[in-house]
Parts: sequence; C-alpha cells; structure tokens
Amino acid sequence: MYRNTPHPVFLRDYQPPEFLIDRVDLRFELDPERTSVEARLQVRRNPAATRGDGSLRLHGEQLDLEQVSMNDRLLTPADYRVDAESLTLLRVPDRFGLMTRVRIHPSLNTALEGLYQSGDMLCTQCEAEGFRRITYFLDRPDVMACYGTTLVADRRRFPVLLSNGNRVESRDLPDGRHLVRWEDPFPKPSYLFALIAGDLSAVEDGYTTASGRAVELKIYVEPHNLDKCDHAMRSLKKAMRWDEERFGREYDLDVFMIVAVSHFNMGAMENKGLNVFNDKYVLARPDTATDADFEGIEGVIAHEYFHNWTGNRITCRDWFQLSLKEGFTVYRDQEFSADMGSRGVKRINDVRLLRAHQFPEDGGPMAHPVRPESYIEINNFYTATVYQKGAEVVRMQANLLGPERFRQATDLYFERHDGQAVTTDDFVRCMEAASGRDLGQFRRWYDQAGTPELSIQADDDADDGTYTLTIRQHTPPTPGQPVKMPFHIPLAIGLLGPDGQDLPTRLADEPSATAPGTRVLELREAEQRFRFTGLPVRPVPSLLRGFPAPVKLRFAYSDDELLFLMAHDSDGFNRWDAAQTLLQRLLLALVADPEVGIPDQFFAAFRRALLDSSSDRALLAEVLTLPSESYLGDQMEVVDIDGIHHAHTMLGRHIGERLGEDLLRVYRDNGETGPYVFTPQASGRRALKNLALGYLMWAGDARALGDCQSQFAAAHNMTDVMAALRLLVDHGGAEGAQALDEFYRRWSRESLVLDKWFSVQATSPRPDTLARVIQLMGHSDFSLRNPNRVRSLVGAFCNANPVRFHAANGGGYRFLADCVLELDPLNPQIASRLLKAMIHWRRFDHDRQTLMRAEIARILAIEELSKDAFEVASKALEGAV
Ligand code: B3K
Ligand code: ZN
Repeated sequence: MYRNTPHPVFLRDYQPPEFLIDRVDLRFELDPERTSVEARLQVRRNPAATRGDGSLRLHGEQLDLEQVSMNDRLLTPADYRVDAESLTLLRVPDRFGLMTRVRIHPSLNTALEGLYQSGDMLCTQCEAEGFRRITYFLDRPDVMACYGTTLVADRRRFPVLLSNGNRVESRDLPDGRHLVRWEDPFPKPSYLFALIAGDLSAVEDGYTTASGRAVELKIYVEPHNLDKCDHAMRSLKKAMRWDEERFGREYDLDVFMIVAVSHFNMGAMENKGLNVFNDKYVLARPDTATDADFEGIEGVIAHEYFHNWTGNRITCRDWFQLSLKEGFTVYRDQEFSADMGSRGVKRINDVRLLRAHQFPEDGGPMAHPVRPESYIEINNFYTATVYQKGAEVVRMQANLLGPERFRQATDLYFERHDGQAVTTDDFVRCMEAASGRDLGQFRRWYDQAGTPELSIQADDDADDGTYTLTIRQHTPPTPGQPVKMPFHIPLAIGLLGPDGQDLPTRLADEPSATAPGTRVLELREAEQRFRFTGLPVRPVPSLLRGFPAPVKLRFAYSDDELLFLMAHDSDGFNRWDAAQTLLQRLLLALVADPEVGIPDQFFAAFRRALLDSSSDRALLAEVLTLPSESYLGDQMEVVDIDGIHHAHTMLGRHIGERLGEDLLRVYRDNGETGPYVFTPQASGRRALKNLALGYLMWAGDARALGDCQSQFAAAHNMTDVMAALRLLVDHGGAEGAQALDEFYRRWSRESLVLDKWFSVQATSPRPDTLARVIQLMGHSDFSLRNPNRVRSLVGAFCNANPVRFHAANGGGYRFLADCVLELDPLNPQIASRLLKAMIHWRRFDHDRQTLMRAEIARILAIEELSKDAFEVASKALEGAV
C-alpha cells in the first residue's frame, strides 16, 4: 500500500543487475502462522554491469528480519539498512556468501502472492514479484540461480512437501516433524520458485520422452478430488508428446508435478517442475465440468507445460518482455489445441476472444504495446495484448516464414538462448537469422499499440479483365503514442468466381499464372494497390482469410456478397466471419430502428445452414451464434446498452418463432446417445443442440420449456445441465427457482460447481439480477477471499451482463466500486482486475459516463489504495475533466 503517488518503471531505464546470485539454499520451517525462512545466497559482482556505490540492495516486502550474516559473520544493524521494500548491505566484497533469516505469516496473506494458505495447505505464487515476500533476494528475472530447498513441517498436518526439481532427501525428525529436500539443477529466476505443503493425494502416471528418459507424472489434489484428474493427466501426456513432435522439445527433470489449489489469483503457474494450478483448470468429471471446462483444462495444462521451454529454460530479461514467454506460449497452446480438436473452430474462438477483449483494450485508456514501455504495477500487464495479441504477432512470423523455416528459427532460438534471460528482439533476430528475411518494420508490432484498420476498396475494369484492391492502413492514436507508422501486415486473400470456386490471383506485373487459392499480400505502406489480371468476371474478394493479422477490416460488402461468402468461401474462418458480419449488420439495423423488417432471405440462409447435415456441428454452432451484446456495443459510436439488448432479444425471438420446427428437430436429433465423451464431434452436437434450445426458449416455445426441464433433470453431463439451468433461470418463475434450488442441493459441496450456480444467476438478464447479486454477496457460501468465487459472482455480473451492469441508474457501477474498495486491501490483483470493467466509460452516453467517472474517482480518492488499483483508476481518468 502506498501513501504517495506511485512511480512508473520504464523499459528505457533497464540496467543489467550489478550482482548475480549463482546458488540459493533455502530452509523453510513451515507453519501457517509463523514460517521461518533461512536463505543462503552465493553472490558475486556481475562483470557485465557498471559498478555502483559498492552496496547491494535486495528486494524484500512484509518480512520480519531476524538475522543477517556475511561469509558466516553475523552482521549488526550498522552494516545494513532495512525499509519496507528492501534490505541494503552497505559494503560488500566482489564475491561472498550471504545468509538471512526472516519470519513470514502465510495465514495472514490474503493477497495470495508469496507464501499463503489455501484451505488446509500452504502454497506459493511468485510471478511476477512475489518471491520478495518470502525472502530477501534480487527478485528480477535476469538473475538466474540454482535452488536447493529444504522443507520442514509437521508430518501429520503436512505429509506432502514439494518444491522445484528432483527430490533428493526425505526423513523424519524426532519431534513429529519431517524434512524433505529438493534440488533443481536448472538455473531459474526467482519468479519460478514454488513450494507446496499439505495433506494431498496424487494421481500418478509415467511418460517416456523421445530420447528414452522416464519421467514420473503426478497430479496432487485433495483426496476427495482424486476422481477428477483423468482428463488433466491425459492432456499432460498429449502436450508432452506434441511438444516433442512439433517443436522438438523434451522434458528435462525426473518428475513433473501439478498441484491443484482452490485459492488462486489466475489460471495456473509454470513453476519449474511444479506447476501450481487453480483447481478449475485441473478437476473435471463429466457430471461436474462442461465442455468448455474440459477444453480449458486441456489448453491450460498444455500452456503451463510448454512454458518449461518458453519461459523457464529461456526466460525474460525484464517484465517488459513478458510477451516473449506469454505470446509465444499462447501461440503454442493454440496450435496444440487446434491439433487436438477442430482447427477451424479453435481459430474462430481465438479470434472471437481477441476481438472481445484485446481490441477494446487496444482502443481504451490502458492500451499498451505487446512490449509495454512502462508500468506502475506489472501485475496489471498480464493482459489480452501481451498474451493474445502477442500470440498473433508470433503467428504472423510463423506464417511469413512458413512451417519449415519457422521450425528452424525456433530451433535456433532454443539453441542460442537456452539458460538465458532474453528480449523479444532476441526472438525476432532468430526469425531473421533462420529465414534471411528483414523483419525491421515488422518489429513495430511489438512497440506500437492500437489495432490497425484496413480500408479496402475494389475497382474492376471489365475491358481488360483487371481487378484492383486499394488498401489503406491506419492505426488510431493511443495514450502516449499520437502518431503511428505503417505496420508490415501479411494479408491472406482469395478471389471467388460466380460458382463459388477460387480464381487465380495473378498480379499485373507477374509473368506467369498462379494457381487458384489463397495468396498472401504483404502490406508495408500506408496505402498500397494490387492489380489482378486475367479475371473473366468481377470476383467476390475473400479478405483476411484465416485472420492473418490482428486488424479491423473495412470493406463495403453487399448483403448478397456476404451470403455468398457464407455459403461458398473455401476458407472456413471467412464463412463464419461473413455470417457474423451479416448478423451484426442486422442487429445494428434493429438497434437503429426496432421496426425495421428482417429480410426473408436472412431466415432462408439461417435455415439452410441449420439443416446442412454435411457441416461440422461445432462450426455450425459458431456460425449460428449471435454476436455478443458487448461486441455489438464495440461496433457503435456510442454504446446503446438497452437498444442492443432489445435487438438481440428480438432477433433471437424471431429466429425461434420462424424456424421453430427446424430448431426442434435439430434439438431432438442431436441428443446424447451414450456416456459422455469429450471429442470435437460430441461437444459439437451438444453445442448445436443447446443453441437450438436457446432460440426456442427465446421464442417462449412451450414444448421447449418441457424439454429444458427434462434435460435439466435427466442429463448426466454438466454441459447439458448448465445449458438447461441457464435457460430456466433466464425464463424465471417457479421453474427457474426450482431448478436453482435443486442444483444447489445437489452441488453445494463441490466448490467449482457451486461457482457455476453463482455465475448463472449473476449473468441472467432478468431485471432483478443486481438485487439478487447483492443478496448473494451475503450468502454463507460467498467469500471475498476466494478469487474463483469473486469472479463467479462479481466478475460475471460486471463483465458478462452488460444490460444489468450498465443499468441507467448507475446501481451496477456503485456495486462494482463498493466491491473494489472492499477487496483492494485484501487482494489488490483481483480488485484491480475487476475495476477494469469500468475503464471504457468514454464509449457510453453522457449520463453513464458521468456515473462511471464518479465511481472511479471515488476509488482514486482512497489514500491507501494499492498500486494495482491506482494505476487502473488513474489511467482510466487520464485527460478527463
Ligand atoms: N505466468 C502465469 C501468470 C502469472 C500472473 C502473475 N500476476 C501464468 C501463465 O501465463 O502461464
Ligand atoms: Zn503463460
């Protein structure tokens, strides 16, 4: 907590560390109330750094210092200085051993950073700067050391004691305690340190690497969750195999461990050899977890595992380089999931996520480049820009290089930088070295914020059969970056003939014909022209095939052209995108004029798609899903909250009414036939079936209500149960209330399932939802100390219920600000994340702007506000009068 205005840290101020630490030996005497941490560091002056004043400043926060000695000589307070953030040793030799002993208090640690208590266990979270809450250290990622960790604890209370690396010793002590020692042979930055102590059970398996090394795999959970680990273990083994095949990366320790904890600020953490997970991304059984949960687990398990090479063996020089590990690792997990399931549907979901979160971030007050230039609190920068846009930037390089060269480039990266802490620029240099390409201009993707807009105009000349695309790129200003330079953009396109087939895409200055199909144009200028020749007829262009770059497209398609692309484009992504653009148009037209008619051809196309039995059902469900209310809002000059909700409901109802019989047939034809399986086909059927049921319920179809109730009562998988529950809750009345009661009775002891019970109520568009949410805050199962619970109620309401959160009376905003103020002293990371729901206030009408601004100002006025919330609130109000 601060009292003065906190200062930003700048990338341009980076200096190599003055000292290095080669080895750390830690000894923990664990106790939730009072843990003793003894650290022995081998320190030496960094030959590559400029000499300072001869002192060494170690980071440390909330530590009770008990003892310091240097080279086995006890120091006195005259030898060092201690303040709230550091321990400074005033005169140090070039090489020495340092010992510190501190006390920490895990049970009081509600911020869940450092060593804390989650239920009956003790666990750690050190990224980004949590290690300094465990011991005094150079807590920065470019200081890499080998760790030995000794854990001592009561044997009955904490029978399992884990840390990074391999277990090298384990014995009982005479006083009812036991001791376990771990040794991690790989040098690592402090943010990858982890320990776990608890009464845990493990699911065990094994894996043999491509070169024949045997690895033990263990997933640790509380004993009652042992029956929910199969999917996580399967996912882990698939990820290990995939990384060998696709990137040539093998695992490097004798054991790989995952621990599921119930109190966790984010999804999971890639600590070396000991991944710590939010239990939401481990535990799944068909009756407790939905298809989306199964998918999330597969993706996050893979993501954290992949970090072993992209993040751990090669790490970040400083936190501005966060995307070096996160962007690349997201790209890797996206590719893995695409290979495990349906590549087309995966791409659609990834782009949907990017457009829903990253585009607004890039256009808002916290816009920042993939490699930010400054931050006040680094935890605020684990963003969609660093993660998802970062992954797109890696994807563009992979596509520019092609699969073979890209693999050579990543091989080079792993070889050149293994064991180092490097920058995004080092990564790009490997791409250049392996391909011989100049990526100078491409680097702007790392340092310019904002989403480029491509305006494309098409002209044809019937006389000479040419067709010209004039492409302008423009990137709007973002905070601190008023003027943007043009980006290097790969633009994949195709040209469709009247029969829906791809035409050749030969440019006027090319000597020979090109094969029909997708072609990549490379944009580098603010305006560029491409003249295609040899076209018998005016084509329909299929632009941005597969979404080749994180840009917005402006092209004046007619409705007929969109219908045509939706039916014929050989690119699955663009078939979906054409359908979404059409739906968006229709919805925005309804917002502007609720009386506007819905053309018959729309229903005809929707029906054709719905009944197209050749199509993959998962893809179909994506095509037939209406764009979300928030996404529609993002497309408007001023978000019309109520108009959008009304249009959305109206179109949904019309679809349900006009296509009732067809929807019912689709619903009934796609019912579950056997035990639950998590395959793309099976989850596609469930998605399509539940989508159909949703439209029918929108239309108030009486048969559907009965189907919904039977599905709720009879389904054995959580996907179908939740789909029915959601529809019943939104329907309301006795049916809704009864379903909620039943669900609670059945699941109140399964915390992750109970989260769903909270969310389904928080996201209901029913008018009394806010009152209900406020009531639920007082429920005996609600706790502000459990981030999953907070996200399931407060987060769900503020981020996934636009019509109620943005109620014109400002009740939603007041509620959010109250929550933020109550949470901030407990858990600043979660508080500041929640607060982000209000930072786009400039996008709304005058009255809502005033209300939101006032709530943000109320937060900013608090003197003890955390750095986290201060940064978000102050940036949100920057420039506002
Ligand atoms: N690296 C962690 C995120 C840490 C967040 C710290 N506030 C999980 C991940 O991206 O894999
Ligand atoms: Zn990550």
